[in-house]
Amino acid sequence: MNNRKEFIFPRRFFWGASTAAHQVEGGTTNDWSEWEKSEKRLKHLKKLKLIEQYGEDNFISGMGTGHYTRFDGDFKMAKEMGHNATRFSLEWSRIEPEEGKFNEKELEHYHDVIRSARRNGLEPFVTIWHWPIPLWLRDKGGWNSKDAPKYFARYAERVIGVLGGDVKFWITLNEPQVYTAESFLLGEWPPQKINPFSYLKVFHNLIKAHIAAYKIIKKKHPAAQIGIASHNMHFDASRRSLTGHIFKAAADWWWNFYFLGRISDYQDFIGLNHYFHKKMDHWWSKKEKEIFSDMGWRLHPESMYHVLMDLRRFGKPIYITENGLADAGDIKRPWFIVETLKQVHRAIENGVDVRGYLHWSLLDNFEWGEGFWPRFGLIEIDYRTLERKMRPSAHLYRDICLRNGVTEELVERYKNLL
Ligand code: IFM
Repeated sequence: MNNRKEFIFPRRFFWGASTAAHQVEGGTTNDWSEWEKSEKRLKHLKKLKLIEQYGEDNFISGMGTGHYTRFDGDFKMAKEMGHNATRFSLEWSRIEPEEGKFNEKELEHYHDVIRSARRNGLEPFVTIWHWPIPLWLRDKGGWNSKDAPKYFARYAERVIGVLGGDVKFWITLNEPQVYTAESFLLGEWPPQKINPFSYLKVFHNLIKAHIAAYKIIKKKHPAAQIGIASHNMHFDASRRSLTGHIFKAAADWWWNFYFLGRISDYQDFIGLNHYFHKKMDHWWSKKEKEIFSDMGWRLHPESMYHVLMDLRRFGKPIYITENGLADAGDIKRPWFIVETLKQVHRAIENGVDVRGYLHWSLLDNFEWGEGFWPRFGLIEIDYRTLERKMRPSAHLYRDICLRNGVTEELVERYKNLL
């Protein structure tokens, strides 16, 4: 890294933060909410002694953060925090609680959410599906059903019919790679069944679903910008390890590029969710000093640069739709944000067309299989009162958003946090 001190981003860069319905709204009824309470799930948690450690409530999404009714206040806070964009998801089970029957009130609710975002100066990036599915679809086999892409297309068509005029940026699917792996390879998420055949089938159904939805949206709104949020990792192989390089090539091919490659004629941008740095070296390779999040994820800001450089091959604009860390004490977040943004800037200087950065997350939230204990929010939630409080890193990030980058003066001002 050179010694420069000013990292100013392109004009009209989007700054903001992301959420997902099931993680923040509260009061959802879908395959996840049911699975959270299931015997099978509880047995697994007990076996791992997780209930003893965190308590049963930690693993039940319940009222979430109450964002379903508090979205307007949350967006006001985002505005105060200097954001000019926001990403959130629609909850399929609210919109289509019964097969083929759409709930107009819920669609109107999301219309209100979009209007509120715009009133607060936030460009909405709307995710159509961020993991849970309605119970009727679960009962038909979920994404394993051969008709699942058709069901998704029908849902997307209805959503676009009502909300299409007010949204420019659509994200059809969130992290298909993670969803399929957690659900069917690791068996850690609903339906909690390891099955490599289902893994491949669901993966391919998601490709079909995206393409079908893309065509529907484009037909109605040709100016809409459509992509997925792809979970890309930095597979890092040392120069001397041949096996490391072979594993890296295979992992890049399948995990990072396969899905994006299959939909490359049907995407206007790439949404990048980036969290992980995976070493593909031998265990005896030289150890560097390492920093970890509360969840034990290695924090490696430089990975962002490599992941962005690798995405140049698709020749599409990139919006970073997620990046962040669980850090209850807000000790590492300020450093992590500043260092990661320097790497984004470095990629832009090297020709990558990055147009926005949406931090994960706006709010503390329900972190899926882990529950509520990991704290990802720029805004801290007191789960007893649902009171919101900006963390120090939210102030730092606000000043970055308002300056459109990381300046020397800003680093000086926040040096106690960095
Ligand atoms: O909380 C998740 C989010 O729903 C999808 N991307 C990764 C985040 C952190 O694990």
